[in-house]
Amino acid sequence: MEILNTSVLAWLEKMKALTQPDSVVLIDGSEVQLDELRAQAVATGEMIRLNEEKLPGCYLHRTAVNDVARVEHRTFICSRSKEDAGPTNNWMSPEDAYAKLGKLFDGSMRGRVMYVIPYSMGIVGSPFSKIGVELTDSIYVVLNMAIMTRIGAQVLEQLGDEPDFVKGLHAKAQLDEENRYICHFPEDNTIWSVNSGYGGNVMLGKKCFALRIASHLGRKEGWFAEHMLILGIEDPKGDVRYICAAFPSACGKTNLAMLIPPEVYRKKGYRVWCVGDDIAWLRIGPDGRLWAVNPENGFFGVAPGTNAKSNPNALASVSRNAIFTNVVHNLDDNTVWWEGLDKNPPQNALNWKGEKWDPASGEKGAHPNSRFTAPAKNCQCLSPEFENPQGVPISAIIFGGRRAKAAPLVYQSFSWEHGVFVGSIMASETTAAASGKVGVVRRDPMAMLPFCGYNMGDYWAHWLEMGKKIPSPPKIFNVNWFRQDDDGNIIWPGYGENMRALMWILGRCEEKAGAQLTPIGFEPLPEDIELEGSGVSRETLEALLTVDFDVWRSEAAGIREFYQKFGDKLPKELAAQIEAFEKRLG
Ligand code: OXD
Ligand code: MN
Repeated sequence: MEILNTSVLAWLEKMKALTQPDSVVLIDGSEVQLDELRAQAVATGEMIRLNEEKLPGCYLHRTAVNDVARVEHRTFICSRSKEDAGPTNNWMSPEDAYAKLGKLFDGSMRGRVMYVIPYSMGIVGSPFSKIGVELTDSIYVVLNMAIMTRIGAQVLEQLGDEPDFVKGLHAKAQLDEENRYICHFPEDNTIWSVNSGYGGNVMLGKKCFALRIASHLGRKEGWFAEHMLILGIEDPKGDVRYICAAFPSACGKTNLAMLIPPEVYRKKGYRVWCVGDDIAWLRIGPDGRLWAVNPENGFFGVAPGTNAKSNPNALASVSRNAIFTNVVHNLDDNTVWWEGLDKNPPQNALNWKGEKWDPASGEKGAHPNSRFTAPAKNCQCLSPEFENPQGVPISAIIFGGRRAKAAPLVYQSFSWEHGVFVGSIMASETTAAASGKVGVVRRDPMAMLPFCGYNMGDYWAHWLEMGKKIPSPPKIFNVNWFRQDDDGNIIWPGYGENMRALMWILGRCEEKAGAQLTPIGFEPLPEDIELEGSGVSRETLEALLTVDFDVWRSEAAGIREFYQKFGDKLPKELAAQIEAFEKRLG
């Protein structure tokens, strides 16, 4: 296989001249080649091959200790005008960024191999899909991209001689934190990432392309790239309705996407199908509905807390051909472990840093952001529509965050425009584990704060504009699985039980479920939520559905303050929404 595309060749020559690798290897996507790379990575210690009987085809990798998460403060949108990046993104001019990173890339692959990965976000050849080429000096990146995206010869063939691909350059360089940069050039279809080896910073198809660059393309071309899971609920007659849901990182998207219905629904014949756990690309279909595809081909999930109860489907997905990053290595049987997997931490083990670890020490063995990378096809509840190039029609869009008091379990917006308002005011409160300060509100509109590749004010305008163009738009809802009582206990059981709120949502979409009018939107009456077998009392449900006007008045003040950042980029529709909201609150 060789590269024939003239644009790819010209760019590759330039990047080779810049980074000066010893050799260049084109990734063709074959198992033979991937196996060779796995063997090389094992030989150098970059990856550890795990127990072939218990975890066939699985590997363990440890990142550098200073390189364990996405680095939002070092992530830049390098549009020509600063205003196009907006007040919620870091900005650098393209000239400055190319110059600064150019120095860091200069000769960075000397003594190393450059791997060329042609990949497709979405099914190869689907009208929804987009192509990228990532150049990287990391085998770990190649093997992760091979799980998370569709790679290889078929992609180059699809691209033909078109110049339409996203150019991604990644070099580990010295993994120097002070010189770590993740830069996006939306006007050039280009991503440059240097001095990191951590997933979200280096698998350039994921957050960098499928959200930051794609959101910019979506605005230009009239579609959406969103930080949303996609799931289908099949009723006993076999009809499936699809939902997209946006939550900030670490709110359980992967768990919701793969949920197991509670007994009360299971025995009636309901099933849940996972289409995606992190990213949705949405377009208006010929039938006037909004259709979604998952552009990814695998799951890059947080390991801690994943267990047989919280997410049996994810656990089954990581039982073969998976890559584990920064988890505990059980030396007795060459397997892996993480906090929350079970109550039996291995006694003879290494922690995520590769140091001898004593579970009784009180120190965590796995990094809190340790991950698994697993092929989507491993998932037992993967939707039969996963490979459908047209995607699935969306009945409802859900926004959600982690709120102790403000948001009720579930509510419905009054209209598309009000729904955009509800998405724009999304927020999460920090947990003790995350920051030391509890209850600090972080606004995270549509869960896109770290992922929107352009001005968030323009992004809201795009949402409003799209609403006018979708003949049969999905209904928009908000959920909160994290409501607390006065003692700080979370009062909703979450996990599979979340289906009870989803069922009300689908009932509303079909105009079958009841609701009451409140200043924030339509809420279910307690009798509209199925409680059988949930362990939740009617009294608790009432508490979950209370709307405290005082809390929302101070919320409204916080929203105004946040909106002010956007100056005249704030769409007038949203200014009118906050005005009307305050009036409803009195
Ligand atoms: C992720 C994230 O890794 O949102 O999906 O941080
Ligand atoms: Mn995510």
